[in-house]
Amino acid sequence: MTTRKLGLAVAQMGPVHLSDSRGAVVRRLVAMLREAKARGAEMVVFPELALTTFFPRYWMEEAEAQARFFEAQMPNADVQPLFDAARELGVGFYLGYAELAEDGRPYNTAVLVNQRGDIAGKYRKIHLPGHVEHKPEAPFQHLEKKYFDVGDLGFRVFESDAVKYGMCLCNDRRWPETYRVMALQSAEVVMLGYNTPSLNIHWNEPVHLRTTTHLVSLQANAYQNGIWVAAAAKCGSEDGHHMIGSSVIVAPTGEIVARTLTEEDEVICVSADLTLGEHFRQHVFNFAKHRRPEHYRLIVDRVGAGDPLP
Ligand code: ING
Repeated sequence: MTTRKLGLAVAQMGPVHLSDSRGAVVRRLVAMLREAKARGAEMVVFPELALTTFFPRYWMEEAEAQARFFEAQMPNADVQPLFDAARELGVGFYLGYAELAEDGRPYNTAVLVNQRGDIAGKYRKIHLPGHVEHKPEAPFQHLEKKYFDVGDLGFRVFESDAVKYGMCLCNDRRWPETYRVMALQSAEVVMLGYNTPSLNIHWNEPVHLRTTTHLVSLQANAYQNGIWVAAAAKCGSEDGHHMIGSSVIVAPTGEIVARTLTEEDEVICVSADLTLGEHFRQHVFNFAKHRRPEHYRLIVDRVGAGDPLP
């Protein structure tokens, strides 16, 4: 089997504050795209909601949120320098942003842009965590269910520059169905961005568990689906609200191949051997040979947990 190598990078972002302009943010993204290219990257993964602060932590009217934090076009004047740099450098990227769709619906979205700077795929976040009601007593809100509609594009795999990429966003990474649906479409690399508050408002969770559960979700699913997983944080303290870092690139072995050390803008880059996944998909997780969907029906037929089957 001839080895296929992909220069795969994750561009982690430090905080984006309410006072940070789109222009200032895009300059940071372009700088990291250039660094990644210099280190051999062919594909660069940016975080979820990369252009703005994590605004679902704030209560406001939807109209205000959409006016301040959403993009009605992609690309647009603010992000065009990033698309131009991608074309100039011949590097693809994944970018998360708040999308105001043509029909007016709001989504938490990511696009895949190929090495010619063209949009080659789009994903709209399906697993929306948090709540819709105002929790005035909470230290911050988590209003993704208020500001975004559930994604309507499904989990898709896009072939771009000879690699099959899957995309998801943040909370999606905690649900095994996310990866399996994309692995059943022969994904080789799953890219995702995340904004993960380090404080749990529901119970007194030891803070280290935020990183543990983040990593175990990525490592298990990379291994169990024979895929590379590249996960980019926006992290650090945004106007006093801390989010975890630990951006990583995980191999189909489930091993962390690269990991960020800071909670600032930081690029990690690996030469990903895409044939490594094929070994696992042929021998360990050969879906066609070993899976028995007739015994998995409950996964699709039930939403919440119910009684044991009779
Ligand atoms: N953030 C968090 C995430 O899934 C969360 C929300 C954290 C849910 C921890 C459950 C546990 O990483 C987003 N934006 O989904």
